[in-house]
Amino acid sequence: MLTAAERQQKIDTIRRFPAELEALVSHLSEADLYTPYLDGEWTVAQNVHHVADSHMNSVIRLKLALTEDQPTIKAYHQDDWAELPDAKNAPIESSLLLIKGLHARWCILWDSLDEAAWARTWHHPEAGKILTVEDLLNTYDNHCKAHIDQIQRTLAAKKPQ
Ligand code: NI
Repeated sequence: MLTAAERQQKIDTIRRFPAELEALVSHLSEADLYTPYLDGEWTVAQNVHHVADSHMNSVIRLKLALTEDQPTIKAYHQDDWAELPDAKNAPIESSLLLIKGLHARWCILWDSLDEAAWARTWHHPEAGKILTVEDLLNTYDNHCKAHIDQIQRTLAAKKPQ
């Protein structure tokens, strides 16, 4: 179990993420957004759209866990979602807006949780596991950091012109 301070730190990762992401991607050229600089990995734009997709699912998982008795959540195929027209070559502004609004609502929920809420459980059918609301916070604290890192690695792999 996390301490209150550890939880706060992870909630703050989620709170700061929209501004951090925007600072990292808002000035980029079309080429930097849509060129897969790293073989076999997503473009920067796909990363941004994926984060919106992933965090929408996560907010829904949190709301299900808070309002139902150990709900089974719906898994989805993230690589297929990243190939859909709203995620592959679409402008990133729509996803940056989504992420901004979504994280604001997400943090209202995180900030409101008492001990009983942190311990509430949900079932991940693909992982075959019972997880808690606190596990969800751990996962998405890491997820925010992992995609900032992936975008930075993608841009660092750009070949000199
Ligand atoms: Ni991801």
